[in-house]
Amino acid sequence: MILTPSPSPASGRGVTLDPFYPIVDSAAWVARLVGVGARLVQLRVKDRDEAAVARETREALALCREAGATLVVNDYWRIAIAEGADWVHLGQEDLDAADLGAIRKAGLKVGVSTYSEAELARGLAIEPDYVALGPIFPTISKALSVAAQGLERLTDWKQRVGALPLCAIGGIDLERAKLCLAAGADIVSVISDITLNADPEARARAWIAATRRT
Ligand code: TZP
Ligand code: MG
Repeated sequence: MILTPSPSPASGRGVTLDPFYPIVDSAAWVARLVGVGARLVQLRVKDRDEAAVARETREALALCREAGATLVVNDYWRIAIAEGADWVHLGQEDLDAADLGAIRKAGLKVGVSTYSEAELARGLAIEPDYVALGPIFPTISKALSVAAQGLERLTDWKQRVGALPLCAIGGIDLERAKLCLAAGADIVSVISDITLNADPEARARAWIAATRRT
């Protein structure tokens, strides 16, 4: 079954999220994307020391505040709290170690990744502010043991999460983004279709033009 895109911006638990949700690994990338109008960006830094992650996070937060954009900090929830971020994104393995009480006490909102029914149940149990389902299509950006979920699963997940924003991720280009939104996703996350594009700024503008609802 294909659902028509919801007419209003994604909102659950009082949050509104732009459908275009690029993931990047540096504050320099955040600057480029908020510079062309991105309103929701995830900073996902891997293989750097904690001091470098803290610096990137601080700079990215300043850029997003200035631009009126929302920054989601992947993995590094302690740094996110210390630097005054509003959002963290946690994978299932991060949920094992994260102090959700401390994260909530600091007022941060939380997005969680889910790759299976069991992970969806576990993710929903922490009362997240969005749920991500992936990979919708095969991806070159992350080594995963789970097979591509496909668009139908997105429709199924949307029926289960109700008003909670649902994020599609994995192997999504601009054309596929439209299919994900039509299938029930509220927001669409993307790495390579932006960062490996010959003209990332132009590509980001095209995503915004094709997906923004307000
Ligand atoms: N989690 C699930 S798939 C993925 C992550 C971080 C990578 C998405 O990158 P791309 O290049 O948009 O497939
Ligand atoms: Mg993680």
